Amino acid sequence: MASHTDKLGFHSKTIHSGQVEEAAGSITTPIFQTSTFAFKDANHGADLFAQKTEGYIYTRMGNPTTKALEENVAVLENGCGALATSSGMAAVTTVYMTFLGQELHMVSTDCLYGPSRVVMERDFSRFGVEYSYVNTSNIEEVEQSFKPNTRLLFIETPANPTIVLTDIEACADIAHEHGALLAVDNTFMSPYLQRPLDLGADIVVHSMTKFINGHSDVVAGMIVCKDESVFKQIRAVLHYMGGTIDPHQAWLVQRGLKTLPLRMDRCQDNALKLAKFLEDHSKVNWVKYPGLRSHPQYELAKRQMDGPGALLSFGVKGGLDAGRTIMNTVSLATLAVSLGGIETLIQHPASMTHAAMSNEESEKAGITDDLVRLSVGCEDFKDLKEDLEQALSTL
Ligand code: LCS
Repeated sequence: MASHTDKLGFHSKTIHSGQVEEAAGSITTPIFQTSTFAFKDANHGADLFAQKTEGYIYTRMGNPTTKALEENVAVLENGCGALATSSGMAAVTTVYMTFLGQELHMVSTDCLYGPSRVVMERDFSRFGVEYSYVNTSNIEEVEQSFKPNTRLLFIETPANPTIVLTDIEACADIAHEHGALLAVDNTFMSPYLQRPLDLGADIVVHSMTKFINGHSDVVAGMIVCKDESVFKQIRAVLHYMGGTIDPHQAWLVQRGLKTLPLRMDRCQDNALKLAKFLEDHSKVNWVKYPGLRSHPQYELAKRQMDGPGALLSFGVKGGLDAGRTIMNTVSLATLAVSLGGIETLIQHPASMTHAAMSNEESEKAGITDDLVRLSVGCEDFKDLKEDLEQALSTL
């Protein structure tokens, strides 16, 4: 997508791309809080519906505030266009809905965000969609799981909550050799730290509820596409399925997005220090964080990511009971699901975000009972460390 910010650096692009043309000089994007748009005359209305002219018809099908946010994210992901959705799950299910159907098959990461997996197993399966959940960090397993009817490879990297990575370039090659599309859930990284379209992916999805908005006050999602034909197919489905974003929600997300690189730098710095602190602690069994040399895919992280991010998982000695004690005794870190906000959140995936998965599936996907997930925020490292230190000392 050609943009006036093409030659700028990431911070400048974040701040200056995605603007409304007729904004009366307003520095910020105006909120077009309207459900519908007046046509100049009958011919104009007909031309808009026939897509002979550009413009707005009805907010479910497009709105200037929404468009500004879509352009902003499309520029940052190096996509041809983007579609904002009412939630991250609306983004995920719209992609499923566009490319899958009766007797069509999807290959996906086994330790995917719980609902992205369960909606396929429980709901899409009712319409005859087939699926295989595999360990996508093992490229041979990905290759072997393809079938003649596979249309979509849907990966999450790093995956929620195991922090297992998948090689995006290798997956793009496999998908394209088999005539399928590669979609990447880039929620954990944001475009600041990973740009899957540059590595060969066709589609990126985001839960913008997380780092892109960054303030834990909005639920929203985004789909970004590399080429126009994929974009148009998804847009057609989204506009009729109706999972589009509201203009006020879009405005809030764009306001949050403007500080994405600043927030990411800060929380990532805290996360790296906390990961090292936890790894050295006598009460901690294991830590999974792509910024640690102990991460089995440390080299892949350096190759495909611009930083290790702000999510880490760890297991304390004493398993689930000890993990529960930690969650109940931290005071600065908040016990809550979600992630990617300026405040540090702690949660237990096996009983919370991934509880709908069977025990067998969770275990196979590496979501062990002792796994505690930390989304590290922008507080002072000293305070976060002291908080975890006092919680660990109670074990
Ligand atoms: N993709 C990933 C990787 C996610 O982590 C989430 C939400 C979604 C998609 C869905 O986005 P939403 O509809 O909630 O905007 N992850 C959550 C989590 O880990 N805890 O609570 C929500």
